[in-house]
Amino acid sequence: MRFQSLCVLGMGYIGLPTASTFATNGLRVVGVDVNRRIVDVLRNGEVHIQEPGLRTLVQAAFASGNLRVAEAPEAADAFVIAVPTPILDDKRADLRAVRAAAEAIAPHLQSGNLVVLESTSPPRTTVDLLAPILETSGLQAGSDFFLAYSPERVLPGQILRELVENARVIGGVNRASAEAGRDLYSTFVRGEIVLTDATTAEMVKLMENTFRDVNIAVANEFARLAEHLGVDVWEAIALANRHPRVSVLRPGPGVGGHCISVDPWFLVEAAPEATPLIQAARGVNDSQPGRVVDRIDRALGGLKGRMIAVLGLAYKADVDDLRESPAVEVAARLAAAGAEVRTFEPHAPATTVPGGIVAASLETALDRADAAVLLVDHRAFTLFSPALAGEKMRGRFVFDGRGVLRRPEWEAAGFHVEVLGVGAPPVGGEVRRRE
Ligand code: SAJ
Repeated sequence: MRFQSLCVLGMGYIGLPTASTFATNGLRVVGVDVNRRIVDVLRNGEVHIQEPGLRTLVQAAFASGNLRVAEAPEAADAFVIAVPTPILDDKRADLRAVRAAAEAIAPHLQSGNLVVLESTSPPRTTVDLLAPILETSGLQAGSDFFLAYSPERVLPGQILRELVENARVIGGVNRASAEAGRDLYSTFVRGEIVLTDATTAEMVKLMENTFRDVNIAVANEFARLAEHLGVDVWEAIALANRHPRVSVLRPGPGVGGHCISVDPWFLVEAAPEATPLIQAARGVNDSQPGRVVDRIDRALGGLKGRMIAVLGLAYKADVDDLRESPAVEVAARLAAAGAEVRTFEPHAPATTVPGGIVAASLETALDRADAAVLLVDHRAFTLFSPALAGEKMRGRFVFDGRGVLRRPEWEAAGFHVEVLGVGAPPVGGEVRRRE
């Protein structure tokens, strides 16, 4: 099948790069967002998301004449749904945006069209929720129009490259739908395109992110054990990873972002009694921010009145995304415990945290601080040096929540450095044998 026109619903982290990439590859694309502000920003030639290369790509898409933006969908050969699927307070999936997108498409649906859902969704969403709504058009999924689920798998920070190069799973409600999906994505995907059924494809996506969450949880648990045993978890992980079949991930202040901290709950919701390990992993990762705060509290002998520079609020390195960020939680908890918190997030400088003060620069954040707490390993923080900290700070305490600071340099400059996953130095400098 050949597709000439496409309507992409949702101009977020996935929809915008996807729409732009289709446009620069020759399709006529309408990018739709229900948020008027986003539509206006894009129409003004601006981009509301920080992602390497995205601004250039979006501008190229507009310049090609193939990309337009609108507030409502219109008739097209194919529709791609890339709207958010967050979790509700009770950890169930909030599918309102998917439902609304399907309802908006239905009046425009024509025989021979293809609809693809990309949003991460609980298993069976495509067949049980999407198909019935689209069928209110009077057309039958699989026979009159094609319907497929194809998960996005791109890593924020590397979206543009991964969009093109990653293998893509396309699950159809029937074989013809999966094949129609392949015909659409082969416009630009250079990775392998693998066909399956819609529910398997939904499950695949959730398994990938759950696998990562569980593996980060075990890394965080190793860090706790290392702290307890007086071991350096970073060294231990590096050594364990010399084993040909072991690849331990990195501990940290917790798991954030809109994917890994959310998606495992979609599997739990499907079968709570079958998912004890997944639930336990969520519990471990969600309790990391609290443990970081407790450790800083202990090291400083109390938080009240302490002036603390919090470096990094994003959910991970070199992105501006703050969703579910453990760093935000750490900063807010420090402030709630009475510390005077000054935050600096180079990728989202205006970000405020409850109870905290925004610092406009690294220097301002460190100015007269009793302690500095590094929570995100942004490249920009290579400027965070013992020389700068020594000049600006009042105190000499640094907490490294990512295991990235060169401890000997800091210690040589007179700092007391505590590192997540590194236990207190054992008595006598050597780990003593158990009697
Ligand atoms: N993290 C650690 N230790 C690690 C790796 C990550 O603590 O070793 C933390 C990060 O700091 C961050 C969180 O986990 O807070 C998630 O970061 P991430 O880089 O693991 O993942 P995301 O959320 O940016 O992107 C994931 C990716 N999924 C997998 O790697 C299986 C991406 O491919 C997906 O497309 C994306 O979720 C998504 O949209 O679902």
